[in-house]
Amino acid sequence: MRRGARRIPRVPEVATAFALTFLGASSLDAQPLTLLTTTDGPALTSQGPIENEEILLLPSSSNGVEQLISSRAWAILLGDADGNGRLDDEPTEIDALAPIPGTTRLSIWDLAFSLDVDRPLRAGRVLRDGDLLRLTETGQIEVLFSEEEIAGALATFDDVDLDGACLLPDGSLIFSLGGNIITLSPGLAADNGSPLIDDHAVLMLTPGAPRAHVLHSGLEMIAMANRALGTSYVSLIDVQGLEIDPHGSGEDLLFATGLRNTPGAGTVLTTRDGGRVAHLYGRPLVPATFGFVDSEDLNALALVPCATPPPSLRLLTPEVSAAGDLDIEIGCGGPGRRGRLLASSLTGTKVTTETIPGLGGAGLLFLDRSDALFRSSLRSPKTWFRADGSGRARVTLAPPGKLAGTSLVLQAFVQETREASYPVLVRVTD
Ligand SMILES: [Ca+2]
Ligand SMILES: [Ca+2]
Ligand SMILES: [Ca+2]
Ligand SMILES: [Ca+2]
Repeated sequence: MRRGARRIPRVPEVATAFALTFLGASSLDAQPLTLLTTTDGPALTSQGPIENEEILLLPSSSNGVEQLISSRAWAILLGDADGNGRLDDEPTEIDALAPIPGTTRLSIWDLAFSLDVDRPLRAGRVLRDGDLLRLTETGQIEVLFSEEEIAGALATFDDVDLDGACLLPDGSLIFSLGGNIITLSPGLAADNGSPLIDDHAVLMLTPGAPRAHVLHSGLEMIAMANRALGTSYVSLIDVQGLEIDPHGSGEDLLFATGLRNTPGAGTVLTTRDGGRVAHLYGRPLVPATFGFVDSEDLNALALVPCATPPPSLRLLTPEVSAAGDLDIEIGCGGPGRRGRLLASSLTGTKVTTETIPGLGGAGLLFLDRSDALFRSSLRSPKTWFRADGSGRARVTLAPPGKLAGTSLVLQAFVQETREASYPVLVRVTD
């Protein structure tokens, strides 16, 4: 996208309650919200292992995080982004997440994100770790804020990596950095108390402003964390995730630190009252609430004003051979719901997508309707499922022998809600 042609919708009069909160106008206690996060490295929950590129959601009703976007979904959503002929383009890590202002759905299409390392794409294009990106439903990757633009706003020649990000309805960006930088701007240095802007500082860039300004210096953030945790840390390693605090009365921010295996790790803090442990759904945002077995560090924070995730599709069998069974768990969003699992073969690296009118949730069909496997999955009674009392269903499929060495795309459809899961990629071994 051209610089200056930013496509963040401005929605002042129907601003999400986030914006109202940020402007000090209301409290969000009644707003249905879902917290999204990512981890800095692979993690283990009571439900099983998670990878660091997965986007996790913490539902108000559950005992831990669940997948919104799995690594197997990323492979399909991004397609063959680097043009090497393989669907191997999962991001290494998502280190910033920010809902597009005005969204009311829990959807990858309405989530801005940043990568943790530079990523070369085809035709010489590179996604920078300092870019704030957005994936479109047509498979394009838009740059909402470029690394160059952020470095310019910081007046620095140092490398910039966006580590925490939060978007406001007026187009402003609140952010933190993955590493320290030196600013050449005397005004910004004075604002920060030093030309060294460290990776704990929280900054804000407003539309049209030539420079970012400091909301909280690094020392302030460390002091607020120590107050919240009763600790005396001189470093939090990093301020890794940022979001507006829905329970704050003004410009309060939720933040996640880089602390790991030490008191305060895996805990969301808030700048409210000079530093507290954050609460959501009436619970403290601590490792046990997330269901982490260890105290993982949280790499991104995002609150979406929607309490209904799309159906989920999780492979319980990491690898499947043509002779073996593929066990799949489907999150149906409610007990007793019926639906079906559909599949198509993947030939080459082309993943067809089409919009189906009336289809909610993830909202796109990624399956090839002309494929023989799709037609047989449509006919087979084995692809039907019904959710148990917890809203989950299990399906076991046995890939036919002729599929050995091929890849499949799977998607679940829930009949009652006309919702689709994100697709997952399954490689069938020989
Ligand atoms: Ca590739
Ligand atoms: Ca981060
Ligand atoms: Ca960079
Ligand atoms: Ca980044």
